[in-house]
Amino acid sequence: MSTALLAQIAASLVEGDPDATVAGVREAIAAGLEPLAIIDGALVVGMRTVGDKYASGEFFLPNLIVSANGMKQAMALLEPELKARRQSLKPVGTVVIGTVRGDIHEIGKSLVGTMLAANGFEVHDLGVDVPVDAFVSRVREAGANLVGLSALLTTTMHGQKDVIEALTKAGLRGQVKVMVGGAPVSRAWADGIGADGWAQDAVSAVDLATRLVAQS
Ligand code: B12
Repeated sequence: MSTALLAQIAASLVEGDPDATVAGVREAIAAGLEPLAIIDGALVVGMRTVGDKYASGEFFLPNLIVSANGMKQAMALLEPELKARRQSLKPVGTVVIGTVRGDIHEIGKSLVGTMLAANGFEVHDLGVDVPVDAFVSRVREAGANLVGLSALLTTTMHGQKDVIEALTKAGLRGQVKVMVGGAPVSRAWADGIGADGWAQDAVSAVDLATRLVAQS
């Protein structure tokens, strides 16, 4: 039954029916499914299909916007559930996260931020289209030991490098580890721009963040 429900939620996301997505997620929570199982088994699956359909020309921008809206509403329901499962008082680490300048893709970045918060990190989410200086000043103000930079466009990836350079210039690079992610971002790219780590999804981002903070 849970597999069918997850498939139904994924399908509602693809079909662009946010009300059905929200209803499905509510039902899954009530049935006792773990929030992570709902995210990984339904929402991420659905968004991946939407991306494939867009890439193949079957879907257009309005489809993406409606599906992204469904994903956002579903995450708003799941965030408190994720947080409720974590009762740590002292933060594991302090992370400043955002999508780089020129890029408005929000979903993956927010998912990573939510998962980090659910795993005990203090998360400062700067949102999307974040100027380089905003990352630098928030790292300084929050005394962060980790920065997460998201980029979904090949044309905005270099913004990750710009932030790393600005942190170095500001004398903060020794204090923070930098992790990067987003669909076009690879380990090779991360190494090339001098990031400390790369993760391809939100679950591995938590593992990575935990390892990086332990090193700092
Ligand atoms: C939804 C979507 C949109 C929505 C975004 C809505 C929102 N509120 O976020 C809208 C419609 C606004 C949009 C706009 C555009 N988009 Co768009 N979009 C997508 C789509 C379909 C899904 C992205 C998504 O949310 N995925 C689901 C999440 C869960 O996955 P994710 O983002 O990859 O994140 C995971 C990992 O990457 C990783 N991760 C992400 N960030 C971070 C950060 C850190 C620190 C770490 C460790 C890990 C990590 O963990 C996440 C969770 O598992 C992708 C297709 C794709 N295959 O990615 C195209 C895609 C990214 N978009 C694309 C394009 C071209 C655009 C537009 C330029 C279209 C246009 N002509 O206007 C604009 C750009 C506007 C701008 N300036 O940013 C292209 C990019 C091509 C390229 N290589 O550059 C893609 C790949 C589609 C395609 N195949 O052509 N888009």
